[in-house]
Amino acid sequence: MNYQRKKISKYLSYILRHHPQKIDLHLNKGGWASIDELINKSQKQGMHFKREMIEEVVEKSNKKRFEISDDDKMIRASYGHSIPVDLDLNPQQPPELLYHGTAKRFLDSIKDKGLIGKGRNFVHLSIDKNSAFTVGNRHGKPVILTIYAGKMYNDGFRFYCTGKNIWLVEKVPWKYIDLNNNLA
Ligand code: HQG
Repeated sequence: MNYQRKKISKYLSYILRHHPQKIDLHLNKGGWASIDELINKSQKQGMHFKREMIEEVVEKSNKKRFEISDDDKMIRASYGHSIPVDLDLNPQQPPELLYHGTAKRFLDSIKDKGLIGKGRNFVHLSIDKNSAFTVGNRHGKPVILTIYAGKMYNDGFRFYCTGKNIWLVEKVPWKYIDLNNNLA
């Protein structure tokens, strides 16, 4: 990915998912911020970019990390938040199986507590093993967990789809998780 774009994408994730107060940015309850305000307040902190650059970051994000409002005035992160936001997503029926990439060193705790959001509002799930591998690889020796999402859905868990095929659920108890042939 283009270096400048990546830098801005990471910065936007940091501000819009976790720390809007770092630049005194106002987010409404849906997690939306004014693009003009974001540009102005970022500039004061030494991050200089124009609206066109934000648009490019949003368009080129392979995971659709950000959304721009229909009136083109606001931006928000599509997932990944640790701050309380109401994304106003409708619950949807997930595929029968979803995947979660994690690190081997977390497995004992996951067996004990199930998957939890940790710092984030939701557990994030992938639709394929390759994406899950990439996510897990960020944390250490990767392990891909298979999630019996269809069964969870039938048991009353609510799933939300956002970004590009990113599924969110509040938690995943261990009984819905399959270690496959991961050695652990
Ligand atoms: C683990 C990225 C111990 C969990 C990704 C994960 C994703 C537990 C880590 C999105 C646990 C949290 C989110 C338990 C869960 N005990 N560890 N009970 N339950 N964990 O970064 O899912 O590229 O907050 O397995 O692609 O890795 O930034 O979550 O390893 O879609 O757009 O705790 O962020 O997207 O790590 O990543 P994270 P994640 P972007």
